[in-house]
Amino acid sequence: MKSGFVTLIGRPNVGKSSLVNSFFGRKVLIVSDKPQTTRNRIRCIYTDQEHQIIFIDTPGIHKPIHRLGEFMVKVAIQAVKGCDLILFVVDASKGFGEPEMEMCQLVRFSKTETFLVVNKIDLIDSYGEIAKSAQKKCQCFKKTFFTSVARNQGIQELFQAIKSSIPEGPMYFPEQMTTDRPLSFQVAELIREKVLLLTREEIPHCVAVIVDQVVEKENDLIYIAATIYVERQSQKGILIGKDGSMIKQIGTLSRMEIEPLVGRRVYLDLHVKVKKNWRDKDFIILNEIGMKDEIE
Ligand SMILES: Nc1nc2c(ncn2[C@@H]2O[C@H](COP(=O)(O)OP(=O)(O)OP(=O)(O)O)[C@@H](O)[C@H]2O)c(=O)[nH]1
Ligand SMILES: [Mg+2]
Repeated sequence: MKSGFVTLIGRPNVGKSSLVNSFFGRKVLIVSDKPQTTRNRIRCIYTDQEHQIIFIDTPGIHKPIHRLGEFMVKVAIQAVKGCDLILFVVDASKGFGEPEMEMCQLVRFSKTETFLVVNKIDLIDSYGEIAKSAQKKCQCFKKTFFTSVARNQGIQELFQAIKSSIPEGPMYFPEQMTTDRPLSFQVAELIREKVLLLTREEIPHCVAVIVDQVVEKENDLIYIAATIYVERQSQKGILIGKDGSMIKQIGTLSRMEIEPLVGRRVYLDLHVKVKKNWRDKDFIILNEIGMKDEIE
């Protein structure tokens, strides 16, 4: 059997989580058009008869302005250590800039085999340019792949190359396990994804979701209580919406994805609370959303 750890790095919004989902052929990670969607290192475990590949999705590397952002960048840097292969993901329409140069240092330092993945090639015709520029500026890529998750182009070729490049190794995780995160985390992420989908401007970045309770009820029903934290009273108003319309929509869309995940009917009880500046100060929330333990 071949097995190995494959870390995806890249600036926010380049499509790292989307690529992992496309390898699995279904959604295992949340995705959104807002940068900084992924906040933690998340392991997704792919197993077939001959391979076990542990994809490590990371938060996009950026210049942090909050303590939460600092955690996110540290998490991404740590995830590069000790993996077997790095997928260095760039957005074909964005170019190879300063964030990429910083990631180059990281890759060079790790001495790990690295593939350059130029994603979103559907957005631009001259996507070869970015690969040339990347190779010139950072000579650490073993191979280059051109992908479009949106059009399902280049995905299988990349996936095959990943399978070929990982070493002989043991089965690290049980066959049926697809993520190292508990169910409560996955549920909280799905709710946060719906908030990202339905809100804009500063709200997506100010939101934390914590699942407070999961209780098995009669008749195949599961009761799930979750709290959505925001930083200001005005944001709470937006999340609740006129006559509760927004929170209702968040609840309905979340439930549609949580039910197949848990395999039961779900009663989702959502609350919104204000916690001023939690991204800078509130260690309870940071801990609950799985940030603190990552860097200790
Ligand atoms: N047009 C186009 N859009 C894509 C492609 N791949 C991903 N996207 C979109 O790009 C946005 C960002 O995708 P994500 O997978 O969340 O990006 P990420 O790199 O994980 O972002 P962070 O978690 O914020 O670091 C989403 O709206 C995706 O639907 C692609 O190949 N083409
Ligand atoms: Mg992501």
